[in-house]
Amino acid sequence: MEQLVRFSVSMEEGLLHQFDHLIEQKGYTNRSEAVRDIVRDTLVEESVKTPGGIVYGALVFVYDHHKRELEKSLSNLQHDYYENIISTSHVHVDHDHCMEVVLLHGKAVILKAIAEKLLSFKGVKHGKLTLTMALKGHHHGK
Ligand code: NI
Repeated sequence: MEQLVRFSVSMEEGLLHQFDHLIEQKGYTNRSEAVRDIVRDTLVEESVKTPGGIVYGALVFVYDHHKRELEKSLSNLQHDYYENIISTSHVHVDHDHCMEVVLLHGKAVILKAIAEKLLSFKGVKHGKLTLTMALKGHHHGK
């Protein structure tokens, strides 16, 4: 476990009040844990913007399975990028719709391209790509 370092933060009273309301709603028991999560989230968001950075992704989408050729297109695309695809889960949502969750690994720029192509297919109704990575500790003077 890495050592915790204390630091103080100054902010406007109104802003702090809003922050306390927000973190209470989210279920945080103290400000420190909330601030740590916000910092981590910002660092991950920035890191995954590096096009060549190696990241993990989860692409979730819902599609109309009656659309002609769509399942074939989805399958062909996933075979084209088999090296970046860890797994695909399929859920039969209702009589007309399916949901898939595709877990991805590789360069951020490639994962984004896969998501853009797939989500643009006719019949894919909604979808989202989430990128993440494990933040490595960074120490100065050690
Ligand atoms: Ni299905």
